[in-house]
Amino acid sequence: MTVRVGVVGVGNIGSSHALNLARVVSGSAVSVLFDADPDRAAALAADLGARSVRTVPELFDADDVDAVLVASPDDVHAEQLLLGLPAGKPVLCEKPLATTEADARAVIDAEVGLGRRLVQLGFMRRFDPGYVQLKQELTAQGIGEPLVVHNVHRNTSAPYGLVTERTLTNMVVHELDIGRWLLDEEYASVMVVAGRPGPLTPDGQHDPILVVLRTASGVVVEVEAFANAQYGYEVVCRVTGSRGQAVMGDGSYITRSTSFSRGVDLPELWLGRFAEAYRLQLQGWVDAVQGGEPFPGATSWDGFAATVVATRAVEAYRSGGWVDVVLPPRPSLYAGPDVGPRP
Ligand code: ISE
Repeated sequence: MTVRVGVVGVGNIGSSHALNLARVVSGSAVSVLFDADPDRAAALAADLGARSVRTVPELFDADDVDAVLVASPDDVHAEQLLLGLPAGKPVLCEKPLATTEADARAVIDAEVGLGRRLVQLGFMRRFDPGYVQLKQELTAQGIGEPLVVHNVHRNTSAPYGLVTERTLTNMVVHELDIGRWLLDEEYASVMVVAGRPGPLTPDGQHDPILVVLRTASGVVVEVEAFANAQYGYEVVCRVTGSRGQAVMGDGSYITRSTSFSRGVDLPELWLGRFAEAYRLQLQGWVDAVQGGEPFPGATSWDGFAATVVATRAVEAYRSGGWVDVVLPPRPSLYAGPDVGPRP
């Protein structure tokens, strides 16, 4: 059975997902598109042999839609999920789940109310071969007990205009998730150090920033996030362990030597650096939808947890001090293996 996917939001990342689903991923087709800009949806639909609709509920309810991919702007994810979840269809939602804790909680409550895990969250780094290898190093035979995680996350230019709080909810949210995934534990506290601003930083904002977290067991996780780094897109994760270190990022590019110099090319955008992760994420999701299997990626609980920590980080940025992170109890829906949604 071909999984017919409806795509909500066909800007940068949404159109890239739609093209992948239509042309690269096996077992999927793109049937219906929605975008806040109807002309944009109609133009891509014409390219893909799909159709476009004017509202989000129309897309979720359509008979020719088996599963939905949500790739709209960050702050409407929750609203659109709440509109669509009652249709009972599997959803792959781009990160973040929401930009506020209340919105993220509303999605969790809706899923718990339906009694089914319908949402996989698009934390695609969990599918990246580099991060997967890094996680495999965190064993007694590898680098031993993880003690410190150093992350670097640089965008060529801020995709949302430079607003420091959005650096936390849009960019750093990736490291908040990857830290939980790598270490298999929750954060206990967070602080944000805002230093000397780079030349493109608007008044009253900070860029780069350093986010420092402590996990429940005391592992220190830090993230240098630089939204207007200018020189290229770069993501590095270095884990210091009790018997060694493992680094993801430094070595993931080809080093070329020409004209008496040696260097590497950097991508301009994450779509280049994480192309394989995006593809593997989509293929895993489509396979799971086809087979009625549990989703292979992050759940909406993971999205909720990351949004709670990002919200505490925003408070820490405003106050300049440490802020405790406490997650509410995890609903039983998110414990143990899922039976998997069926189209
Ligand atoms: C963007 O929204 C993404 O999700 C990219 O993966 C991330 O690296 C970038 O910083 C975000 O702005």
